[in-house]
Amino acid sequence: MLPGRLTVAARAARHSAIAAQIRTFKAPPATYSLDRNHRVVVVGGGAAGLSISHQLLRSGKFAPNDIAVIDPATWHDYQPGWTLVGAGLKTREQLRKPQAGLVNPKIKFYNHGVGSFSPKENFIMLGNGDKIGYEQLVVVPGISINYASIKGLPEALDATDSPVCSIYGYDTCDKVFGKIEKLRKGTALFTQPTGIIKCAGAPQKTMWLALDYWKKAGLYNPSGTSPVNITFATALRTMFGVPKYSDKLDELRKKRGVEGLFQHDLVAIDGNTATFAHPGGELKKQFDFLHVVPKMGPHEFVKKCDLANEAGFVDVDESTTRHKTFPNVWSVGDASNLPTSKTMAAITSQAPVLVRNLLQSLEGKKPDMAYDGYTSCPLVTEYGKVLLAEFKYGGVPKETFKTWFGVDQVVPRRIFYHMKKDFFPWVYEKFMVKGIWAGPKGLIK
Ligand code: UQ1
Repeated sequence: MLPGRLTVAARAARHSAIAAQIRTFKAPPATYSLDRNHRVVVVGGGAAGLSISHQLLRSGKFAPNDIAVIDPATWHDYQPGWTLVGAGLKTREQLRKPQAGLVNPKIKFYNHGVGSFSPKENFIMLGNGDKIGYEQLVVVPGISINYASIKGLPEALDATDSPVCSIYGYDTCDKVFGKIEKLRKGTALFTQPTGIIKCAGAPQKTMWLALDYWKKAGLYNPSGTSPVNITFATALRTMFGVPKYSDKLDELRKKRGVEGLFQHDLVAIDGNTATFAHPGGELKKQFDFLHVVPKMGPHEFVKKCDLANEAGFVDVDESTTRHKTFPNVWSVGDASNLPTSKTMAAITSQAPVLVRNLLQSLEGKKPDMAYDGYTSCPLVTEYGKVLLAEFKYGGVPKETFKTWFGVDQVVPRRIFYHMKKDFFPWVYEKFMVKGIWAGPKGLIK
């Protein structure tokens, strides 16, 4: 542990303390003075916040400092790459950049957290008490990982000698590959929790890559008698949310000899014992390796604000991305209630819709572009192969390469692997964060 870096356990505790502090904030007085005013304020400098703020800037309709981005982060991580870190294919350092350096100097960057929203009065209060006014507000801060939601998890992740690891955080993804390499025999457990998580395919991507690693090392085969045996324990009923891809993945699971525990939700870790809740009661399972996906949920400052629905997600129209009650508020991405799978690929389609509709709105016109729920999951099924799931609302496949070349994307392919490993990180850095990438629709002119 580097000096000054908080442990996962300490961070979980600090998170609750900050949340408690924020809850005690008083509503601002009726008369207030703003410290700064912008035409558009974007809360969040992640994939969505950077795409949207730069697409807005490139519209040519804004002067310097008309647009502001608010984010407390020091670093910006290419999170889709963390599965590759878990497989020893990339380093986490390769995937991060200083956050401030990614924001165009013509955009005002507030390197602060948000304390509270006042959507009726069109301002935001920063964590430092400053009030920032806006004409249009974009709320895209992502979701948070709740490590403490599984008993014993923060401590197990922090303990370097424990075989418990997770690709879901910068601090934890580094431990995964070392633990995969270290396992020579025994039970390897991979989990997926209940509730909404980002990139619902990632829990099994890590499993497929580890399986392939152990297979190549001669430690795993589907016979059930090899030194390593593998279990995928998921709180869901199926391998994946879309039947077309789920059937294929379940076929792979059976063919590869992986035990499937469905509707099993990891609730506690104690030494080498994992406890699962399932409809029939409780199951305790011993493990020699455990890859955990913690539960996730909206940030406290979003959950408790007037913009959130009951579940704590920003309550926007699923087609226009405009807030259902406050017409000058918009949201997409992980923090929104858009009923689709939360991925970076989804942002490529959501951002142009939000931007177009927000610009229309600034001109007093009606939103006229619709989001169809497009999202994608480049599902790594082994080293060198990816099944490129692409679908829209209702779990209906919408495959880019099927449309163009008649290629069925349910078949894991090498070309998709290179897109996942090399092309998407490149296009993200060179184009997407700069506001010129619309995913399957290509470059934005
Ligand atoms: C994409 O554009 C993108 O972002 C840069 C991803 O990154 C994680 C993706 O996974 C996908 C699927 C896209 C969509 C682009 C094409 C060309 C299918």
